[in-house]
Amino acid sequence: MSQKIQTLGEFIIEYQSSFRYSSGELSRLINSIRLAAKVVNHEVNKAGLVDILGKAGDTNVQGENQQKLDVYANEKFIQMLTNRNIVCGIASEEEDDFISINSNDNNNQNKYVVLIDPLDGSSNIDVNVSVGTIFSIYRRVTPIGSPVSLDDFLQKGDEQVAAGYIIYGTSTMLVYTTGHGVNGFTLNPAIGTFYLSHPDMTFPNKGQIYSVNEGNYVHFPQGIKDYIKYCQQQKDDRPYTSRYIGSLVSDFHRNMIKGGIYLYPQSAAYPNGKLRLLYECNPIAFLAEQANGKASCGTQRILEVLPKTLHQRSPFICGSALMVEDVEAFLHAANK
Ligand code: P6P
Repeated sequence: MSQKIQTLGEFIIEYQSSFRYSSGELSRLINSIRLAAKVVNHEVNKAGLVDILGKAGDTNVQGENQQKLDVYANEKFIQMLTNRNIVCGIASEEEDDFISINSNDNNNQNKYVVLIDPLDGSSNIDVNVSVGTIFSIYRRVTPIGSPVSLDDFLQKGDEQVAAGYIIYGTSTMLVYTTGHGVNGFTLNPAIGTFYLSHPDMTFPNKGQIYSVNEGNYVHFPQGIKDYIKYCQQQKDDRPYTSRYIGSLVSDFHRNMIKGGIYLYPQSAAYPNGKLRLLYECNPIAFLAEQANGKASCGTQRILEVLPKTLHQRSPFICGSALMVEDVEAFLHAANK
């Protein structure tokens, strides 16, 4: 008998009661992300057709050239989250500081803050490679009705109430968790509806794919070098292959389906790692653990790291549980 085709809207309603704070506010928040995803998807899909490519001229707080789609995606997600009056604050890779929503309105009873990487992997836009949006949702820790503060954003990843990504690839998918497993929804662009296509996504315990930019090899910590050599010694029990798209969401998504590991260690250009802890590592790590995978900075669970600054970076190792454990073992052995 064919599986019941469920829309994202139906799924949110069906499972709303399972969410520990099921006031319906989180459901409205996920719905606003859904709408923003469709709007950004429309622009991403026609990027090659209109003069929206190329650099916007500005550079973001990371010192990276902002692609025009970066700017567009950032504006759309902020607009959708603000207009629906659902959150009290937003932090974004493209914004130097966090944005306080209606902070002077004591009636602002909104409980959630959202952190986003509006268009991760945007350097791939000009060459038509998949890119993605990553989001992370927390309950505020400061009193409801008061202006949101940095403390509301600098929370450990373990405190996330929801996280997910949109991958703008051969098809557009929204993949998210509220702490009850990971589910993937594929957009039917003809009618603008997301359908449950990948229920209960789970990492294979072990995989044969490792994703790392080997161009940085000479600058990696010794344990990482040792692990990469271990993968490359093609023996029967280790038929590894290297796949690296240069888009975290795309590499992670493939590894979650096929099994594998993604690594962005310390390198010469990024002595603390390149990926941002709050809106790249933590949401992806939440998804990974909810899908029976693991995520580490090399020495501890990423979700246990106490953030100190909004845009801080971290080394990031994430994927099939046994593969992450292998990397941690190589790092431990090299540091003895
Ligand atoms: P590199 C994109 O800029 C990103 O943040 C991730 O999506 C991606 O995995 C990584 O950086 C690519 O970085 O240095 O290998 O080009």
